[in-house]
Amino acid sequence: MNWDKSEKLFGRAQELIPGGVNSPVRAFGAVGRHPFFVERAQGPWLYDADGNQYLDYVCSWGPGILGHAHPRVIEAVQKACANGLTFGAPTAKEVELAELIHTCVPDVEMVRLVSSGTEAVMSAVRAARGFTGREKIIKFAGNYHGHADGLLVKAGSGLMTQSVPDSAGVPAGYAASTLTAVYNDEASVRTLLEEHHGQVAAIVVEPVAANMGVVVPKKGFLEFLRRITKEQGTILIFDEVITGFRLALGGASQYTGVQADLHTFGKIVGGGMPLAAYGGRRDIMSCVAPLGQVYQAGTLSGNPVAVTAGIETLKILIEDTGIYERIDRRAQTLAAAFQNAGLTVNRAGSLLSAFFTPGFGEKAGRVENYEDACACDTKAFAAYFNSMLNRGIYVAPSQFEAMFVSDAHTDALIKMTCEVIAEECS
Ligand code: KE4
Repeated sequence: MNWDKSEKLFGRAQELIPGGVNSPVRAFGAVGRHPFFVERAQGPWLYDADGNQYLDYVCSWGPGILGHAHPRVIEAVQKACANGLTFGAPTAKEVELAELIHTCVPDVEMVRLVSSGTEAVMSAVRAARGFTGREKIIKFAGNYHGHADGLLVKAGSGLMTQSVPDSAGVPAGYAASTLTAVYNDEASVRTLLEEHHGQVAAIVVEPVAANMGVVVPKKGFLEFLRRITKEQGTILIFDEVITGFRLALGGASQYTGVQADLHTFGKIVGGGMPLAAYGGRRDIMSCVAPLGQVYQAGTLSGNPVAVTAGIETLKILIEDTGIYERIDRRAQTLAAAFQNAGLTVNRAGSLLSAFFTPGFGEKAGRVENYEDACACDTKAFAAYFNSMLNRGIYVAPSQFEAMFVSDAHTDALIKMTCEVIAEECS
């Protein structure tokens, strides 16, 4: 493949944009090469500036459940644009999207639209703190919730201490209110809740983790979180920016049977446009301005063009819930191909990751938390990424990201992918 045009664009981009990209993972730093620059996308395919074609399993990190440029979504967005791009005033479409979200996820009794997953999680945490009057929150090592200061933290030395900033520029004071537990480890949660009894406003969790690679909750883990948060008067926040409308139409609640107090959504809910949302129990959401005292605002919140993309996407998913059976089945086929190549696979519906655990190829290990994920061979992953890319298959450029299957990934394309996996991974 030739990447001359992408190389030139990357050179120009680095002059004016930090790292040449507008989000770090896109720089391909973890896989030791420069990024290609995308020109257009259609269905399961990406086309770059040099005319190379890739079968896309990143799907823009999740929004692309229907495949790129779905004709119904594009037509609706084009029509919406002709009526004006933004008004800064309420529109009927925002009500319609709120109603669709409630239809899909009934325990979302009230919802606020925002512009990014980061904003959704930041605001949900603020609502939980405002509602409970408590300051501390618990998150899990390996879970990513966007780049709000208080969530860019990692476990301090030993679980009994506060978290420490996981990024320059985050004041220690912000990190101090965030406690870090171990995913799938009930004792680590119980210890923190005992240590900080009556002080924890919320536990925020990815109900299926997808930012340390995919790590599924052990049997009973989410039920434990639901039970202990109820006992402690702590708000349970499901960060569903990835799992929302992905695992099922009703997201993680439908997929796992566990109800949260608040949910955050992104990616699919905006149909690929800059739109996200947070919502849940009416008593909590009634604390949000202008109804309550928790302030949150946004110039482009509920933007009519973005909302149109979200509405059309959810309507298509509601009209054809068979999509979920199709993409789950295809993801299962991919998972089997990776397992046959000797890799560890974690999968939840159409979300999966192949891990290069120590001893991969012979004895595939388990990945149940962040420590397990960090033990993976990232060099071997980088070699796998590049060999797949050279075969025209684009998977996430990091061991700690997920693979997404869309409705545009036909059975034939899945079969072709499995053949390439067998050739490149064994
Ligand atoms: P955004 O602010 O990127 O819309 O959403 C932040 C976010 C919140 N919660 C979860 C569970 C998320 O996965 C994300 C963002 N996901 C990453 C990919 N793992 C976005 C890709 C990127 O950072 O460029």
